[in-house]
Amino acid sequence: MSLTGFTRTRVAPDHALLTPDTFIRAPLPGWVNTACIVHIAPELGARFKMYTVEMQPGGTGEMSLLDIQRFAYVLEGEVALEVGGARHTLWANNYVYLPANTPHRFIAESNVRMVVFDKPYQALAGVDVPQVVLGHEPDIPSSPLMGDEDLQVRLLLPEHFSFDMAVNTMTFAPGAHLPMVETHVMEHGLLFLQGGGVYRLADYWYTVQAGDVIWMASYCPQWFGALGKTPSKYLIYKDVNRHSL
Ligand code: UGY
Ligand code: MN
Repeated sequence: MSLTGFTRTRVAPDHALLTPDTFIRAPLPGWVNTACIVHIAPELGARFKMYTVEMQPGGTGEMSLLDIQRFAYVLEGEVALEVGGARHTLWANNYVYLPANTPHRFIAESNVRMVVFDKPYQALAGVDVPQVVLGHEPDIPSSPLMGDEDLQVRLLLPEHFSFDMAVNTMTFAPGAHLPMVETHVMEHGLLFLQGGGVYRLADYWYTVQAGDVIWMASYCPQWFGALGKTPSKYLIYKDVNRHSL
């Protein structure tokens, strides 16, 4: 409870820092016995929706919209996923990509927290639509960003033109930082998984930590430097592989 009226949350036209003390829970169609915290949505100016679902045991989740693809990453708990006639069990750091118009159902086997990215799928002429992808983040090989061994990136989805979104994790050794102030056409939705540091967004520098969410609009200048004595890590979404014309 805040008796000061202070928060690190800040919303600007081209970026937002959203901290857990300001999260509001509400129901969303398709999710039963589940509280949803919408972090990033078209209302903010984004072209995708990023939200956390907090499922009670027995809670369920389905897709209630047409032509929307989904990426879900388990943060906590055990959740069954029924898709394509198969049943999978997902635990923390398991993730799934579900192509648009793929009927599926999540069923919580315990209290579950997942972060979900929903986005309209933009088909590409002559390119097959993607298949379901299931993965476990720690098992994905990592590679250094621009030769910096202290900054390791894992690509959770295949690098293929059939995908119009990418989701990666980035792990920074203490003191590591992005090599440049990136300014690019892709927009981002980011969840801090561990550690923290300083995030530059446009002309502002923010202290950030695990649990924080960041939206970066297209062309928002961005830079991060990790602080603390343990690695810092975030999950980051971006739109890729399409002309916006
Ligand atoms: O993939 C990216 O654009 C990533 N390096 N951006 C970021 O970490 N803010
Ligand atoms: Mn970037």
